[in-house]
Amino acid sequence: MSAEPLEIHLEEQDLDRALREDVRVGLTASPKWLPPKWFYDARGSELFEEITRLPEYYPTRAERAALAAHADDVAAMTGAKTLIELGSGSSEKTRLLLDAFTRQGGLGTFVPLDVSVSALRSSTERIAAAYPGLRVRGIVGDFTRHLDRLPTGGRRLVAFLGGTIGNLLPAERAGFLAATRAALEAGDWLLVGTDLVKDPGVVVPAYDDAAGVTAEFNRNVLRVVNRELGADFDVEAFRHVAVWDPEREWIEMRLRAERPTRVRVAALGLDVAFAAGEELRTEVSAKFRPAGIAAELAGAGFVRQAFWTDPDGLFGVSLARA
Ligand code: AVJ
Repeated sequence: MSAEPLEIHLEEQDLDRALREDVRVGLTASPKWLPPKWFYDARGSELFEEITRLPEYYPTRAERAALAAHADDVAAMTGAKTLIELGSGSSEKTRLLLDAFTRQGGLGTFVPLDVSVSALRSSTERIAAAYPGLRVRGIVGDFTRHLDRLPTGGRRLVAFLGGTIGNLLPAERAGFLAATRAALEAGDWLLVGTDLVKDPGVVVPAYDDAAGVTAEFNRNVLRVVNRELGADFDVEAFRHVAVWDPEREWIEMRLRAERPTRVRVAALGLDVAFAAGEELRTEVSAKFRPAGIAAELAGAGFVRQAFWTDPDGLFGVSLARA
């Protein structure tokens, strides 16, 4: 069966408007910041795929190990008819879930939701070809804005994998979980992947690899702004920095101006100066404790029914019932 036509809730102009607003707000703030969602143009998505294969970047392999060991439990416990994946990207790890649901029988529909039309086009066609009989309905949308557009009917399982929830700040996370709960009915399910708190000596290299792939990924956001908004960031003037925050238990990626530099953002008529050493925050990636995740889920009206990790205890997968 081929995938159904994509359902589009996010047009090019919505993305353009959102980028302008984020760049205007972030570059005029003190300290300066940009949201991590703008890393992922075609080049950024490629660099992220490369990151997932780096020896230092453990989250992808660890989550895959946890899912491989427990995907059958997810299928059996939820008995879901519809699997919805938020921020699905390439949907590679989702295959572990789809394989388990295929063994079990009963899953009728797969609904990946992502902001990237190109990622969805290829992932929906590949999944539809690999799972005959599965209805594949891709949705182009933003998981922080379009949760009210999820398909209804039949028991649903929403999967939010990869640790992407860690990119949200605590208040945004609470809002996201509450909105997810509001989009679901009692008896539906949420599967969420979270990177776990561990020795910073393990976390920091995962975000500052020896080959410099993460540095390129980080700087790519400047290239996106240059291209999309006619800006003139001197990309080579910025150095990649990864810092562990022990109080908030998150890692931050920043871009540090190595010398005084200015940027003009033509589309915004905006001129911004960076002092030597000034930093632009580009990502927060929170790490979690098992009890903390359960409490956040409970605060949004979910009840956690299972918590699994990989054999090394690096990454956690929580299954919660609405
Ligand atoms: C895709 C958001 C889970 O936070 O680990 C990888 C992105 N940033 N290296 C993460 C990322 C730097 C990644 N997530």
